[in-house]
Amino acid sequence: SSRKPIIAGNWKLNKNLKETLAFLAEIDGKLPSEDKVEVAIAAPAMYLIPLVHHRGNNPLKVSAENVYFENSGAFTGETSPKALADEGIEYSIIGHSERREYFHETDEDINKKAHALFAAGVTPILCCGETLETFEAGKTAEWVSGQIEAGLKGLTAEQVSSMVIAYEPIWAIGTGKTATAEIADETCGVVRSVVEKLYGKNVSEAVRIQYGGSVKPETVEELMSKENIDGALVGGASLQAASFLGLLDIYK
Ligand code: G2H
Repeated sequence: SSRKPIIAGNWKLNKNLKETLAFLAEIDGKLPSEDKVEVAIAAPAMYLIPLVHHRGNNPLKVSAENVYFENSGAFTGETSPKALADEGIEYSIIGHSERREYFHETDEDINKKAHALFAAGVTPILCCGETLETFEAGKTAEWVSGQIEAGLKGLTAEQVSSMVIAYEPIWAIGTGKTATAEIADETCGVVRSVVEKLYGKNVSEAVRIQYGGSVKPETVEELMSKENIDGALVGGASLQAASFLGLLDIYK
């Protein structure tokens, strides 16, 4: 496809400042050309500004792992879309399954976050994905379609064309159980067909859809060879610089 792949690390609640800077030093000068792949790191809010300030000339985008949907006010503990934009942070993950599960985020909250990010000029990486129970009941397509329809509600065609959607089956997250490339491709295809139904072919051909869930340097090539998979959202295998660079070897 003509879509540029996007490989994004998701550090979750890991690393301190020293480790963040050491990671940047290790990847310095080693990222593939921006023409071939977009590379991003999603980090805890505290380390976003250091990542922006110390990424140097490396073609590395920086992403928040979460954001609030208001830009200011009495919302103790939150990070605003405007703050991300003001500090040069390009992306924010929204609706990661860990946010939905442990922090009770709803599709409605996530949709508000998508709108607020676009208003501020930050690109959302919208996550979706089903539990093992839903997968085994054969209800993946129905579940994921519902999450996508609700997450995209009210967004424009132009916005959706420019954003990233990540399909992460919950049963494959941090479990070492990668979905087979066929299953991953099939569900990313479902996501693309929902976008086509809502916005038409031009938008569904433009939106980038990542797969996430125990992606490793050894599994990334087959996943990325699939028609509907345009990148990866990678937790565990993004924490060490050597492994992160290993995910990018296929773009060298
Ligand atoms: C899924 C993924 C990154 P991991 O959450 O978002 O994590 O690669 O560790 O399964």
